[in-house]
Amino acid sequence: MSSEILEELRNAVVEGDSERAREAAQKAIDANIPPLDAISKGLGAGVKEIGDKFGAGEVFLVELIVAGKAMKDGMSVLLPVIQAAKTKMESAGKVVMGTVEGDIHSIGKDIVSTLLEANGFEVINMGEDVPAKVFAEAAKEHKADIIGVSALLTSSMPKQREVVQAVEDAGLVNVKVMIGGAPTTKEWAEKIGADGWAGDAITAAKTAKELMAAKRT
Ligand code: B12
Repeated sequence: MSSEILEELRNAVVEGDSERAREAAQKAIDANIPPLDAISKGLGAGVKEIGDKFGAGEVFLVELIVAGKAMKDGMSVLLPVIQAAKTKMESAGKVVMGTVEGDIHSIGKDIVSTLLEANGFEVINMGEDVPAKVFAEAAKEHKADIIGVSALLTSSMPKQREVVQAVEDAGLVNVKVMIGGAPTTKEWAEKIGADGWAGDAITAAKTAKELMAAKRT
């Protein structure tokens, strides 16, 4: 039963069918499938399939666009459930989150933002195509503890380095920079002087907590 629903979520994204993605997402909730599993093993599996096919030149950009939209629409049903699971707690910290300049991929960043919120963090989601300086200015304005920087394109990854530099230039010594996104690695994070890296949303929440602990020592 649950594998059938995961399959339905995957197919809805592959076929770029937003309505089916929303319906299957609701079915997943009704069947008590953990929403994060529905996102990663269902919707995410579909978007990965289309991404790989696009990379191999087997599908066109329009298919990538409708698949991305179906994933976002399915997520719009699932993310509020993750958010609602949040227990009332003291703020774990404040995070300014965004996707780098020149990059409009939002899905992974939004999942990470929701998971951080579910773990008690306050998240200021700056959206996509965010210039390095704007990350630093927002961190200053909101007195953020952490800046989260997403990049999905190999060509936009260098902008993550610019964010690290902008934070340094702004003298924000107590603000940690955490980066992520499919093409990034722990080695890349270390190379550009970022304080943390995570390859998925659950690890991102864990890393954010570790960065908060490091700030206190
Ligand atoms: C959906 C999609 C799109 C959608 C995006 C819709 C949206 N609103 O986000 C659209 C159609 C707009 C799009 C556009 C383009 N795309 Co695109 N896209 C994808 C696709 C299929 C899925 C990305 C995704 O959402 N994955 C699912 C999420 C959950 O995974 P994720 O983003 O990796 O996030 C997880 C982790 O990385 C991590 N994480 C993410 N962010 C952060 C941040 C922090 C702080 C931390 C700690 C962790 C973290 O946690 C997340 C949750 O687990 C990928 C293929 C792929 N396999 O990645 C291609 C892909 C990224 N796109 C690609 C390309 C080439 C493009 C375009 C240039 C195509 C074009 N010719 O126009 C444009 C770029 C436009 C731009 N300027 O940004 C290439 C990139 C190649 C490269 N190496 O540079 C890929 C890899 C496809 C491919 N195989 O060729 N794309």
